[in-house]
Amino acid sequence: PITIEDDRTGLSVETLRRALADHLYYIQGKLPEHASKNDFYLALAFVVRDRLMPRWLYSKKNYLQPDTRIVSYLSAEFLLGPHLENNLINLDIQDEVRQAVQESNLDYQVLIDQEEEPGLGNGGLGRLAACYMDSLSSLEIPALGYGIRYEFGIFDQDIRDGWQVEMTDKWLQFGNPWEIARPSFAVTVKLGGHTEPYVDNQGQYKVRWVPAQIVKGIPYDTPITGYKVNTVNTLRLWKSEAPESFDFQVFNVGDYYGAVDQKIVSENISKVLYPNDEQVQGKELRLMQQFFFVSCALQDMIRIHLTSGRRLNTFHEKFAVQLNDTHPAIGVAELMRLLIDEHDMAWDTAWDVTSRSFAFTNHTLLPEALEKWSVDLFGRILPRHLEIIYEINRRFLDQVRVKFMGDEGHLERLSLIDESGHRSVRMANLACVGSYSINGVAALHTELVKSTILKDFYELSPEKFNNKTNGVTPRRWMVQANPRLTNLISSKIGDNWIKHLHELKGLEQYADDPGFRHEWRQIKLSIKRDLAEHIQRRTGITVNPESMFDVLVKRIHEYKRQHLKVLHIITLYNRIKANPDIDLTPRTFIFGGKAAPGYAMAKLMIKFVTSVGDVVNNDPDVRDRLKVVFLPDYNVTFGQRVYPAAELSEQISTAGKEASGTGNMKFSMNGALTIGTLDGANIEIREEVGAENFFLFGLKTPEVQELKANGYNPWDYYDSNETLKAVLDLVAHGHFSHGDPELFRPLLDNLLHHDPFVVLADYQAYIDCQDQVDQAYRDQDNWTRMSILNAARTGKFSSDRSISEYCEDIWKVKPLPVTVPI
Ligand code: 26R
Repeated sequence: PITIEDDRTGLSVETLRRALADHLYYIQGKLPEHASKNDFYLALAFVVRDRLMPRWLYSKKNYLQPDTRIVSYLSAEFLLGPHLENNLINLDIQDEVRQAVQESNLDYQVLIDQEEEPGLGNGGLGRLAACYMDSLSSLEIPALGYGIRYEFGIFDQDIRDGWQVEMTDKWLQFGNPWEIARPSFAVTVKLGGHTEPYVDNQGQYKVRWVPAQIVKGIPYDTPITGYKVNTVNTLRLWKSEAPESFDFQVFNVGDYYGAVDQKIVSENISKVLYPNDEQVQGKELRLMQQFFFVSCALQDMIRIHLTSGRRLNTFHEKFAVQLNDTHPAIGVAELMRLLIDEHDMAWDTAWDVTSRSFAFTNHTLLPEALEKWSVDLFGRILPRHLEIIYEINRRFLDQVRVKFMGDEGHLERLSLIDESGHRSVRMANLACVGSYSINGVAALHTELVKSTILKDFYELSPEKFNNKTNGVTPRRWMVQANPRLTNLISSKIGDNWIKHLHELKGLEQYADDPGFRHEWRQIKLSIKRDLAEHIQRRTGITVNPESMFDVLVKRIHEYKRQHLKVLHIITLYNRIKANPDIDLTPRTFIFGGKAAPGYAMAKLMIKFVTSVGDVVNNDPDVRDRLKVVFLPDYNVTFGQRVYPAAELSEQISTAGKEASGTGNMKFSMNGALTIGTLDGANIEIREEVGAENFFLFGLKTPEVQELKANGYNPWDYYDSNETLKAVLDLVAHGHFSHGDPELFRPLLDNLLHHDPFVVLADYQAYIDCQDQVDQAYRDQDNWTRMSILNAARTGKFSSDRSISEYCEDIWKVKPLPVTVPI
């Protein structure tokens, strides 16, 4: 029979080509001869969006079925990365689209590269949320992601004179084809003002919140496709706006300029992502952001629940609400308020519903990342929530008193209010009390959560605690980022591994196959060549693709110890200067990562990398055997380039400080070997790939604790280690700062006199381990063997595995395949 394809959904090359031309003409409003690259990109994106639309609409329809249980992932950050190619892969239309693009005389890669990535996150936590959304869809779990549609995401990083310079991320300026505004689902959010008691028309005593200000939240929906399934979940991000018109009567009698100020505040709420990682600032606008998106999300969920024909006392049956760290923890108080004040529920019922709805994930042990809001500030913005939190706390502490009779210490530490010094609201405590599940993100991390920061909560409710080791999506981090390796793997073991990553095990049998090893090595080399070219273009630095690519990419932080890596580089440099003919393994050191704009030490660490690079790269004695590259603006797009090219993955945080890490998993999957400490998920990676295929060094967590408890003195390490002394002295004398001894003094002083992350204590172990790496790299056959075994044994680190565990243990939610009528 003759079938005619629909221009919106047809998948033949001919139909795709026509659809592209059609969108260019009628949506972009451009003739091909006048169209820019971006016009073509947008037209192509709309072609792809059309093709996912039926699945999206029928996935949405499922949400409204009365007994569909939905995962609601609340996160202040979603670090998505570009959509276009990811969607082509998930819809399985890459080949057809590529051909249609070629037949339209366009360059596929150029169009893919046009997309501005949505950088709506800082680092690990935001990227994890994106991987989890991918897995939820791929596993056909009904899910909604809720967050903020920041107008400006994580800043763009420029490097000028070796220093980080921040620039605004104007990701929306050329249009975003992946979002659809849904103004009909807008909600209002109150802020400020005061509360007052009143008696309602049933004679009930109630509390009314009289806000000083109202803002409007407008949802923007982005489709999240799953891999080769019909499920397309929704990421719903909220934009803040001022209400249509100022009502001078109600809000601000006759005060025109005051009203204009409020409009500005309203629109500022979703303006910009806070670029801090692991360092709280306590800014009013940040609290408003958190409350804004959480209130929008909960109101939206209540609407969905009621629309699906159910009563609010079963809200917890409809939704499993995950709190991605404490940033959305205000949700506990907000759900209570919505149920009690706005839906007339009694306190006990409301608390029952609330505390069966939320589950909480902790992502860091660093004390400086624990969110606390001063009671003054909190009460000014959220007066009603402060009352509700006091009441939750009163009832909670009554229970605590029964359990730990007469123990004031427990009461003080468990209280939702920190009474020491300036009183503040502890968001982690609120999250713990309001949640039925509390999890860490790697085995060690969960143990440390239980024994340190949340120890008292663990003693109180051990049954709430569980571990969910992080994972990453193999669709983006292998199939999309590394098509050459993907094809080689699939040619040997088929392509089931993309959905069932444990099947990579099938590669083990090829680890000793010389032909396979050769192909594996050739692919790595060809990717390294591409990266070398990219480095040349972006930085002007020439690197040798045959050298070992040694990579350290992540946010810049003292606990992640980028400076330890630099000390290694200087050590090698000193060896060359002492003996220019020394036989050492040529290496290219590749760094990438952003520093929080207010974190002076992290910014100085970037300058340290670039300054050492300037000297090492240009010293004739080095003879190009060492090259140091700092690639500006590390982001998801660049991650997709660098993980496949890496041979050595640097995971060198102080033991006990990195909650999990997820970059470590991306490297291993792509066949890099890891040099790392026993920290976060490194421990589990080593367990999986085998100790003999992992370069382990450094103090273990209890050893770090012991060292510090016994009065750690970094100076002793300097004093007693000649190579370390030579390295630090060279820096101190200004060798890397044009003779200026002042430039790196803060960094050196900190290392020599405080060294909170025991860099000097781990220095020698790190150098010794790197020497083993050098030796191992000389045996390319064996290195390749280890590389293959690493990739083959990373099945555990698929985010599909993590999400399956969340579904079974925490959310109690099952797959719901979506049917799309044809
Ligand atoms: C400013 C403050 C509120 C803040 C604290 C912490 C803002 C942002 C963060 C980010 C933290 C929570 C984060 O990204 N943690 C990382 O989470 C990853 C995913 O679980 C882990 O892999 C990684 O080890 C951890 O550092």
